[in-house]
Amino acid sequence: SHGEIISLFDAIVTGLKTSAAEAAEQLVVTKQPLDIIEEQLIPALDQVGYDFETGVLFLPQLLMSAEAARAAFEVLRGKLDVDGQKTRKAKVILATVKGDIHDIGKNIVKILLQNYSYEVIDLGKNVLPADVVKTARNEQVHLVGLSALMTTTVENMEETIRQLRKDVPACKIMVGGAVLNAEYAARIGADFYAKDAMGAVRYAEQLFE
Ligand code: B1M
Repeated sequence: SHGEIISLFDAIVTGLKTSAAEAAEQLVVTKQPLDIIEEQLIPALDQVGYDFETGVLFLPQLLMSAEAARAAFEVLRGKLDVDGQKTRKAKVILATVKGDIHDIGKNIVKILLQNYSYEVIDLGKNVLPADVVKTARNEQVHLVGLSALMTTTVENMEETIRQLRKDVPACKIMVGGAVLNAEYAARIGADFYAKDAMGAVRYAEQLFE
């Protein structure tokens, strides 16, 4: 629309919201939304996370980058048209655990599950274990997906799993987030570790086939 177009990666790293949305608009003309997310959006946020950790960037810049990523994601989400016509598959609860407000990854998982016709009950971020348990019980949900991005909040993920096991034993639990790996996920009692959003879909497909 104006000026020169910078790459989505650069727009996110430098925290330019409008440029990020414009770059995303350009990219979706020729590329799949999910490929754009994997090839540019996530690597850019990884770069930002690294720069933040090493003291190159500070919190205001981290926030601006997150806003830019969100703006791009809004554009891409619009192109991943969720098909409301298809028959509904199972219900899945998603939540970012207590103490954690990182929700970009969870939102990607949500869009993908919806795209595969699952009915997602999104409890949002910073969700108390009791709220996950209550919803799983009341809505008779058989799959709960939990996300955590920080070493300090994985404990709350573990606590959420513990309470789910006790009160809703039939419920399967998948977990994800950059701070986890398969080994750690197993140690805190999860049924499945999803490395990425597509992994979450594959697990659901296998569970509900
Ligand atoms: Co913060 N942050 N942040 N942050 N942030 C991290 C996580 C951090 C690793 C950065 C760093 O220091 N290197 C670090 C945690 C360190 C640690 O615990 N060891 C950190 C910190 C410290 C903080 C604050 C404490 C900073 C402060 O205030 N001093 C603060 C915490 C606030 C809180 O939660 N209480 C904070 C705040 C923020 C922002 C608000 C600015 C923003 C979040 C905005 C938002 O989410 N709405 C932000 C961001 C953007 C990041 C980084 C840079 C990027 C995270 C992200 O969105 N990645 C992050 C560094 C990093 O991860 N490289 C960082 C992209 C996203 C698509 O990936 O979430 O991993 P991810 O999701 C993937 C997979 O993991 C998987 O699928 C997704 C798609 O492939 N997946 C699932 C995720 N969840 C899943 C669930 C599933 C299945 C798959 O099933 C249920």
